[in-house]
Amino acid sequence: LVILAIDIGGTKIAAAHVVNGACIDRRQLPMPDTEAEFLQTIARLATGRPLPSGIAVAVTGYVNGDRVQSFNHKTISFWDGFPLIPRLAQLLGAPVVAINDAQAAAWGEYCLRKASCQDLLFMTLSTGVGGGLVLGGTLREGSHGLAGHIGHVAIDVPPIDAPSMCGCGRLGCLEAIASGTALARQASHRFGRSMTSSELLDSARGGDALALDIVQRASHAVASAIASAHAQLDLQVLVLGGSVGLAPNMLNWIESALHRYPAVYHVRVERATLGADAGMLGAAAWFQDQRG
Ligand code: BMX
Ligand code: ZN
Repeated sequence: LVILAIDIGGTKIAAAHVVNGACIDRRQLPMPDTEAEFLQTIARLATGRPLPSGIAVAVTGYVNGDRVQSFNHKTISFWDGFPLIPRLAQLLGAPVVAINDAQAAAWGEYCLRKASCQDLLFMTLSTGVGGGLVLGGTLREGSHGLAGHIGHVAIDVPPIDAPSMCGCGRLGCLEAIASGTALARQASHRFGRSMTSSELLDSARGGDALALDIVQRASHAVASAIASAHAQLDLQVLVLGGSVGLAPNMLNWIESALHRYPAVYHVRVERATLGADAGMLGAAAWFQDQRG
């Protein structure tokens, strides 16, 4: 079975063939801001490849039936009921299965751990904060595709700038303090110049007290969300991924924050094993489980 896996994120689209659980001929392009350019980008990523028997898509936003919708409207403005599945099936001429990017990664990470774990929450700290939930060995998509969206739970830790309205329309979301976008926003506010989240993380690791304060507040916010999820779901493992989540020291900062809570809230936190390809590999595994 030749599967073309596509990971559509807030800032980039990646595509690869997945053969025996490995990505082959991986290509990546920036995520455009219009529907027409989006379809052209997909076509460019798919040309010159062997004809796939199926397309497995991991996508930022939630997949409700055949359509994709932004949760955070600032991330992708044209994801407002966009008929992603029929459009891609028509463009690429093969059956399409699509799920949320963090749900896909959750499934991929679960498949590697299923001998020892049935209840897992995957959390990605990237452009946004995403989540995917496997309970009792089943990926929970929910009836509208929303299940696992931990980036949009309200947190009792304010960001260092004024309380920020999340792009979903709610005040106090985790995503508005701990996503790469939110870290960059707070760093730029505090240092008075434009700064990326990776510059901020470098400064924090270098011992800059102001940078460390932003990163530690974000880590407390993440720990608070993990504690709440654990109280509701009784998790066996929390898998941390995304470019911010996998940045050096991030897991330690989050674990130290979590250990300030009473022991009942402690849950094992592990780094994502599939790294940057988690979405594509998870979506391909999901395609195979659905279509066999
Ligand atoms: C947002 C939301 C989630 C997504 C998460 C991480 C949109 C478009 N996306 O919370 O569906 O899983 O970001 O996504 O509303 P990424 O873009 O950071 O990979
Ligand atoms: Zn939100």
